[in-house]
Amino acid sequence: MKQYLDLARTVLETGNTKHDRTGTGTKSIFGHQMRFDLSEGFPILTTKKVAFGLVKSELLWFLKGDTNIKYLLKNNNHIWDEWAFERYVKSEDYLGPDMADFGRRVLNEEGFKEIYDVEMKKFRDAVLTDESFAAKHGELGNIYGSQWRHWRTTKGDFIDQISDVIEMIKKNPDSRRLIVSAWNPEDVPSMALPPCHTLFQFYVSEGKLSCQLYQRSADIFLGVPFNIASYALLTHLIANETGLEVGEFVHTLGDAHLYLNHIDQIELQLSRETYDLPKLVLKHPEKSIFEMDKEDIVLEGYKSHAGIKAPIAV
Ligand code: DHF
Ligand code: TMP
Repeated sequence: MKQYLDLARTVLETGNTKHDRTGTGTKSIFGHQMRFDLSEGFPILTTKKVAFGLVKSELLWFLKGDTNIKYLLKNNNHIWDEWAFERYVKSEDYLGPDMADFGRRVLNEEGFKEIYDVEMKKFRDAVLTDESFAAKHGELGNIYGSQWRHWRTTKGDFIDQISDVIEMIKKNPDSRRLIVSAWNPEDVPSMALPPCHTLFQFYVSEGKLSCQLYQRSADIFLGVPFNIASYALLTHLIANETGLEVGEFVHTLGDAHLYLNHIDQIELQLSRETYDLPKLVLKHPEKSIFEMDKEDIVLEGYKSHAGIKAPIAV
């Protein structure tokens, strides 16, 4: 994972200081590419522990076409909570204390975190226990799962891009059109967060499947380690489904940034030695990609340094 560490070092040393939507401030560069040969091991960081269980449940959630955080909460995955909560507190159904700009106030305003934690807990409990509340307020809008599995057409029907791309890989592996797009300009305004991983393309050569992702916006410390592991896993799953070996994962970034409140954390990571990469094993390769459970996906030999906490910019 030297390439990730090189990216972090480059942004630290040469990045432009840039304001951003969340008000946190970043150091950022534009345009960067990393390549991971998946046959050499599974690309997950070893210089900090990455919660692979959360990567798995998020990817399986996308593949189900689900966009409601209820599934994630049931799997003890809280990585999307803030974005559903933000929509809820902006809705007319929310009658609690003022939560405007909660992401920043949790970090800066004395006493606010306690109030926020109470409201967030009530919100999570309601999504888990109240079906109509979950249907209305657990939704993130037409984010990844929806665009991947049921992209709505102007005729009013739907396109299942994942099933279609699997068929295309099988029937016409030399195609240069093996693309899945999450960026749907019509839907962008109604999404909790416009897709960061906007488009990916597959490529088949010598019996190996490669995947390239274009990520428009990349939070190097928190998001990118998840994104690399997630697309590497997706490549393994699609390769398994189409009877191919894994090739490379090519990760192309647009605005690649380090938030200014992640600098100490990334420096700590840069001071650590790397370990050998683990191996990904699918326990039931005969299962279809849409039937895989998280227990079927196992990382063998994942040795890492301890996790590092950092605040997320909402
Ligand atoms: N917003 C921002 N500013 N950065 C992101 O990376 C991001 N990612 C989103 C949604 N919005 C975002 C979806 N993916 C975490 C990781 C990925 C992710 C969202 C959150 C995260 O907080 N990871 C922590 C803790 C994980 C845990 O709950 O244990 C980490 O240390 O990896
Ligand atoms: P933006 O919509 O203003 O670009 O903010 C999105 C932030 O979330 C940005 O810091 C990038 C980050 N992000 C990732 O890095 N990876 C992800 O998978 C997601 C969903 C977000």
